[in-house]
Amino acid sequence: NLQIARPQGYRVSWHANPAVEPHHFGQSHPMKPWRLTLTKQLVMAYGMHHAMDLYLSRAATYEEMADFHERDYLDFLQQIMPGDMDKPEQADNVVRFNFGDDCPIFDGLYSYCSLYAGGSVDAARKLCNNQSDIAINWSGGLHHAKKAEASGFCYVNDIVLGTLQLLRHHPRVMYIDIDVHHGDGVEQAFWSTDRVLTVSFHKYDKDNFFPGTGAREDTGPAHPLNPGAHHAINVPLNDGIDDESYIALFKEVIGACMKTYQPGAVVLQCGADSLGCDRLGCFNLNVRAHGACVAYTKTFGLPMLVVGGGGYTPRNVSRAWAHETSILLEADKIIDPTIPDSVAFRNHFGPDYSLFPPLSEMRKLDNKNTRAYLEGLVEAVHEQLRYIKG
Ligand code: ZL4
Ligand code: CA
Ligand code: ZN
Repeated sequence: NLQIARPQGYRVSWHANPAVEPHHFGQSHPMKPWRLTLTKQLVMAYGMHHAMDLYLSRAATYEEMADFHERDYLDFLQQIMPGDMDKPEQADNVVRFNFGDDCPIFDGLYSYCSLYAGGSVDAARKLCNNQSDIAINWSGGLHHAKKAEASGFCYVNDIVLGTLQLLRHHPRVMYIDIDVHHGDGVEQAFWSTDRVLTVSFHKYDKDNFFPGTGAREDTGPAHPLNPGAHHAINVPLNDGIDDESYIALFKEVIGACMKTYQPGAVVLQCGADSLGCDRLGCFNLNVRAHGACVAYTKTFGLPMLVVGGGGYTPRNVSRAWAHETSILLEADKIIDPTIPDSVAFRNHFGPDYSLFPPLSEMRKLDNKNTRAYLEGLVEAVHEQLRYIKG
């Protein structure tokens, strides 16, 4: 019985709406909402659904999304139809709101956005009401969306909406982002407050890797009147970082941030494109290392909103998020690393049928992060945290 694995009796809640899953970004677009179906299949095959409170999330209302987004942007999102992209009368707004190849207009776009956003808002409210200690929305984590702009496969910023809910109850919230891309939309949303500390680990190459922001020295506008100055922590990395160095770096950076900032709640974005073999990513992490970051974050015992994000090799995304669900349930030691026979789509997981295939060995990228470089990053984070102390 998986319940026995949580003697402390803290509660984990799962927030999802299966209506998100059938949406389609278009042929050969890397973002595939059916990876959520695969994740759910794995989680259920392991029986983890018996150990959580399951909630069918609502669609976020227009007003809830307007907590962050501009109304003319939401109006456009609500009204636009596939095919409108090429209509001259829509051309200005398509450009203004950044729709195109990365952020296409597909069938049911507004439903898709309001459903994944509703999951994060519901999850955050359960945490605030003390009805959950760890609330999971794998359909969320869409960290690039701006208040009036779509960006990088993201339209509505569910992370910002969920964090705004948490800020109603907690004076300080820490945001942690292990997606391979920079969490620019969340950083920017909380640019001018000291009530959110954002920390993103990402591949950084200004001109050649999306979105091109998140340099080490970008720490928030340094104006003396801006309380948010120094409250953005960026950990820019190069190709091929391996398990050992990533885990060590994550623990040092997050450990130091926790000690200094002492947040009341944590939002963890678990983008799975930082795994090895990802279609868009360039790191060398295995499922266990990605999960180790989730496990370490959990050790602080704070209310946690856990969201998904990127992840473009669906079989590995579902492995990582199923494993991370088991970590949050403290059931990771008791589930079988061989994927159960009962999983529909078990064909996705062959030939090994392992939850932990050797991702770092399959497409070996040299680790371009030297020990000296990583030590320099840690040192710089410690220096930055000195501004936050007090
Ligand atoms: C695609 O094959 O780097 C979109 C996007 C669509 C299908 C057919 C269109 C072909 C790769 C990506 C042309 C596509 C050209 N289709 C896309 C600067 C770019 C301009 C757009 O994980 N082209 C932009 C966004 C990144 C750019 C990454 C990560 C999200 C997250 C959180 C977002 N954009 C160059 C690319 C394809 C496509 C193939 C693609 N887009 C890869 N990287 C990007 O952080 C969820
Ligand atoms: Ca990141
Ligand atoms: Zn990403």
